[in-house]
Amino acid sequence: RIGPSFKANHPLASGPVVQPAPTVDGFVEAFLAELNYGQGVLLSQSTVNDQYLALARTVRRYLMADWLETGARRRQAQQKTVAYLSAEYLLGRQLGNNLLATNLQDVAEEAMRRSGIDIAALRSQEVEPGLGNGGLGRLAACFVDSLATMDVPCIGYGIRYEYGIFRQTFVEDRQVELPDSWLSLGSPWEFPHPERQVIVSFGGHTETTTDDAGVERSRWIPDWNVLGMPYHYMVPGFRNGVVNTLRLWSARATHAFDLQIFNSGDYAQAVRSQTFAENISKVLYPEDSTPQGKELRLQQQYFFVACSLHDFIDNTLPADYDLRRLPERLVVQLNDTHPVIAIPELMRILVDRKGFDWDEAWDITKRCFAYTCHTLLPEALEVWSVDLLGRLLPRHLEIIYRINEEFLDEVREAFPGDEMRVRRMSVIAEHPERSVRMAYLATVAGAKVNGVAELHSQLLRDKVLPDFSQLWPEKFTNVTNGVTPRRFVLLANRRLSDLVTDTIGEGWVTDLDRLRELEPHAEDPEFRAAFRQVKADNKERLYKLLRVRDGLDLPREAMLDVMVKRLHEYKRQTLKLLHIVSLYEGVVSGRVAPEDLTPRTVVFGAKAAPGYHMAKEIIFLINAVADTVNADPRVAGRLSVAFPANYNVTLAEKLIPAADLSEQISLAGKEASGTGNMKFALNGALTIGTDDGANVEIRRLVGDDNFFLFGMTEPEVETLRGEGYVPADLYEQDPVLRATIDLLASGHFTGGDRQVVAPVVDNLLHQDAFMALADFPAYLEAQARVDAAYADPDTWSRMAILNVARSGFFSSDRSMRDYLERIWTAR
Ligand code: HBZ
Repeated sequence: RIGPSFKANHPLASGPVVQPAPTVDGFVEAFLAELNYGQGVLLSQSTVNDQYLALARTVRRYLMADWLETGARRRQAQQKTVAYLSAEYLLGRQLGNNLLATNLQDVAEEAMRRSGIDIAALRSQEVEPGLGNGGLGRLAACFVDSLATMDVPCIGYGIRYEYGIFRQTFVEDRQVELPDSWLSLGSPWEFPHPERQVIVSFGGHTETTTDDAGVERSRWIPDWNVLGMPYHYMVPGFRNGVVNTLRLWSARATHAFDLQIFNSGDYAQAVRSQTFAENISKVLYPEDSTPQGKELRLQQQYFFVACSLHDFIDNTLPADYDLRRLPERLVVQLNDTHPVIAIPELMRILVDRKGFDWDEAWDITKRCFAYTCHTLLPEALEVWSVDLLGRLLPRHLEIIYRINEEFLDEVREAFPGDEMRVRRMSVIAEHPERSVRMAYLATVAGAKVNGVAELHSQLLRDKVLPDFSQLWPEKFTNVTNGVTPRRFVLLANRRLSDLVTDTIGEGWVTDLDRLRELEPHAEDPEFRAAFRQVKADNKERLYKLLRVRDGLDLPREAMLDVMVKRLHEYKRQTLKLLHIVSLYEGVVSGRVAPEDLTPRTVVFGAKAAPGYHMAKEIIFLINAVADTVNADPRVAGRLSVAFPANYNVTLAEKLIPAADLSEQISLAGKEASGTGNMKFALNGALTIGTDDGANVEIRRLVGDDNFFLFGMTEPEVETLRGEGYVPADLYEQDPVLRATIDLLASGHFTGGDRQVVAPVVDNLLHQDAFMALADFPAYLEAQARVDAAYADPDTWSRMAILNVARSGFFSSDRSMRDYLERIWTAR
């Protein structure tokens, strides 16, 4: 049913695919055809949504020939393919990106104008696919973009969540989550392929049988199934004729569920079963870096992994492919531990389904996988209870046990008599409950293990997986993250892009190191003025948007100070808040004259995991402080705070190009890399940051003079913790800190209510696990340096230009080259 039903030698069988002419006339014609024949409406009757869908499908037409051609070419060439396995893809809007990739922005704009349509209204109609939480999901989206641009064969595999990351709203300053029904108005970018559905099994038990050769084999007898239906999405390279594929899986009930309707006569129950199956891809878990160990989450993980491996091995490879050579054709990159169940799944396919003996299967498997770790937080390292795993995937648990047994023998051989080490390294943890450590499994099976920034990779080796790096030092490597310059410079910052192109010519978008050629222009007053004008225009665009989107009225002249990222204590949004309160306290207490404040507008954007109480309290407090500060005439025009709800990729594209100052203030040793930090630097914001994650590399590249460093280093954090950290002592000793916290605690920002601020204030005074108070004085001092630099526009723009010129390293194209060199071809 899957193979072609058409004679391959028929004259029409292989195209060419007819594509509309890339002219305004051609575009209008194709657009009207989509509107009339696709949407079934006349232009005169059409809604904005009709027009958006027709426009999207028109753009799609210009990509189709390249997509089909790329697919055919990949099938022919039989090259090694990267299967990027990720539970999240935070794609952002597609229309703008795809217009950019096809170089049709101007044609489309003119074609819409000629049809009486403002293309901007259609752009805003698109709901971004928010199929990710934050950094990890956005990184996956940047990586597939770069691989297409570099013409590397890659299939991105993931889950087509019916509901992506929740829509954040504020009700009385508190976060309220609404479902993200991104599919409800139609989804023109996806192609469902019901004929490529895959069956995925769960539950049941295993039995031991003896095969013809007298070898004992285990057999899995599952007790329920679901279907995985793939949806394909185009991943266009940048104007290079390449379109790769993102294949996301949606769960469906199998026919077994339909049969139950007849068998049981209980229609309602049968429909409930259907719902049960479809729940698997219903919703993205909104936890960023704190896995909850929920059964449905494990079902999601196995579901998409099983679909993806089956798809590649049985439907993508030629039918007669010799699987002993699988590592020549496939490299599976595991985006954190979420897809690690792919390891026992491949073993099961090879041993149980394809009849390989264990050792040969293990040798193949080990050469196919590589694992990327994205965290250092101990609570973020996924473990699955043996009980749950055994119930859901009994055969996989057996396989994991055997992998572990053989691995521990290897450890005993390398370190005779060291049973403590054996216990430490076991893939199976015994306490607090018997469970599988997914990061260990990935490290045992993966040919390579990488962290996402230099510091992170080093801490991964030394702190998280020290025993493993001692046993297999050659396995460990680093690939520093990157971001796509297509979306985050060219698309998000057209003004800057035009200035850059006018100055150094074209080509930098796919060769970002060329930004270096801007360096001499940092000394040119005219260029600096043009650069400042770009910032001013981007600010104007942002403030117009925030007025319409959030009803915010922000002063035009102030420094724009931005902290956007998930809300997490380790990222220290509270430290930023303490800074704001201290500036405000200075004025209201009379210590500082308002005219001595450098005018600043601070913008926050952050979602909290719905079950993360402290994070939600912090959101409330930021909103409360914002309300009070913005309403106080004593700081009017000098200090404003904005917290637009629902920070997402779409808002990031407007915020980042407008920012002057980028806040990257996590406690050293906690932020694996950060990628927002890179986007800001590339868009000419200066960073105030700790020595953490990729900040270290940003500072090294842009130069100490062009970066506002503050705070403890990771070893200093360790030392302080070892000595016993008492935040209350710092409060007692530092009068500025005391006045700041006292004002917060007094209820000044909460209508006199001291109770509601207590959770955050008490936590800071008595726990402060992420040492915000310890870094507070250094942070204020660094902010004073920021103010001083900002006071001289020429100094500031010179520094900002050098940030742009020296940040080309942070293109995800470079990350992909590093993966190719260090991981995907080195084995
Ligand atoms: O991955 C982030 C890191 O915090 C950030 O420093 C890094 O730049 C980025 C890309 O490498 N990690 C995450 O975003 N982690 C998750 O999103 C996550 C989501 C669900 C989980 C665990 C982690 O269960």
